[in-house]
Amino acid sequence: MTDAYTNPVLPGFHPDPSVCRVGDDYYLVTSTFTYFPGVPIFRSRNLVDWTQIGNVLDRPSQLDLDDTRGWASMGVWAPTIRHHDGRFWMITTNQTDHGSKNFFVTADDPAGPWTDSVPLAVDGCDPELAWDVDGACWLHFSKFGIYRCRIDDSTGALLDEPEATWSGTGLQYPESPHLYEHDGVWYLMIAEGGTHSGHAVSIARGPGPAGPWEGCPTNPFLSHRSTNQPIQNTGHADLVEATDGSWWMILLGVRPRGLSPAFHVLGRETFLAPVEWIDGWPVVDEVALTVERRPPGPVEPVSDAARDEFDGPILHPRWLAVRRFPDAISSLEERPGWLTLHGDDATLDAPTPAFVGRRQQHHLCRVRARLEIGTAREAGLAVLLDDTAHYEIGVVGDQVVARARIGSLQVVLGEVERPAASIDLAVETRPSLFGPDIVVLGFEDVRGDLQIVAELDGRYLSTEVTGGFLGRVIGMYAVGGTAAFDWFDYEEVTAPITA
Ligand code: 6LW
Repeated sequence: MTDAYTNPVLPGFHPDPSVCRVGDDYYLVTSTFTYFPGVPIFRSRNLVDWTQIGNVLDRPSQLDLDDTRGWASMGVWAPTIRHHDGRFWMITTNQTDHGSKNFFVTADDPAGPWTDSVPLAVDGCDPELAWDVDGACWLHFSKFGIYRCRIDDSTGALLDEPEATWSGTGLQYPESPHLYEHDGVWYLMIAEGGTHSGHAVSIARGPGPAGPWEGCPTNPFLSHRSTNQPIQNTGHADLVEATDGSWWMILLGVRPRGLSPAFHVLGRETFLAPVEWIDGWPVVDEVALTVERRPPGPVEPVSDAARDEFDGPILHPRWLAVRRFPDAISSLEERPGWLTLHGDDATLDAPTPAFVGRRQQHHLCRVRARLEIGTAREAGLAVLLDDTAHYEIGVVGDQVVARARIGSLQVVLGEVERPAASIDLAVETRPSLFGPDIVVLGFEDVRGDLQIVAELDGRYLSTEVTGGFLGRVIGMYAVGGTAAFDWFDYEEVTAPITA
């Protein structure tokens, strides 16, 4: 066994990671914005191999995304996970059209069920909870600066007025506060510099959870801004002590591709970096694609089958739908062995499309899905960055149609006759010299050969083009009726196809 591991440890759209350890197990959560179910939860025994064990917000009574129609990047921002008093705590924000709603949920078993949400009367985002030795519960959050107050952790009631606390070195958007005690010293770690190319991590220390704070002389002590590092935008970090006493940082970063400027298309991903304590400060050498030192713990192969046959009674927890639960628009029972999608008039440009997808987790990937169009006016496969940026290959009547939406531009790129009633649709991402990738849209003919209907520069489905916080999700959609999918196949391509 090698001592090295590769980053990202959670590839694809897995931003704002937060981690905690309980015994030999680590648990990690990430943001989901306007996707349901909310906040995937992963378990690992070595901080490197993560298995999704569920979703924290898995029912409508915990989260209402109806009030987030203003922007696809609203909804669930930046969860924190902690273990205290024998229970797991997940605290987060729902950014709505009418302000930010902070809340927490708790669970005995991290795989669920989690409680209904307990609201907190603060606005702002990136909330986190920490408990001091007397059991007092400290809430920190960000609102163009870091604020703190104590709360009653059984009711969520605020016990003090929130007051401003240490907020970094003066860079843009101090956010993502996390409080730790290490060797009797308290640390307040935050992100600053904005979540894009200036993103950075800073830290202060003090005698107690309320400070007074002394900033680290090398702040921001981690940033990849203006460097040649392949991982950029590093920040929004959380620290965890491993079973052998070593310390590790879990953080977000992106992998931009292309020449000047570069584009990142997979969203913000989750990375792992070793931490050393030097003179009472955490030091991270670099956040690298290959790290020569592994955390302790057994290697556990992640069983994440590439193919979904839709044979079981429930969908794998990785499947996402926009502002509604996947089971509100799809069924595995209606036609056993198939995923039946119920499309209404909403297209992929609408706030609630009939779309069920999974994260694109590799720069080069190959996707196939078998479709029977049924009564739908249109159905197919789509690569979605958000409602303003998507490419799709769909069946419309007896035609196979490739289409793109980029901002206010909507174009049909190609139309060919549909070969049979049941069709295997295809999406591939291939290498590009000057951009992040080429997105290929097509279908397989009766001989199983790929027929390409359109090839598109992938940069238009990037965060640099759309703004916001999302990454690509690839999935099945239907409009104006019912369509059925027999299976969905997603795989990483390691030897690029260049045909
Ligand atoms: C989140 C903030 C951030 O609240 O992005 O990278 C925001 N950091 O902390 C949305 O994910």
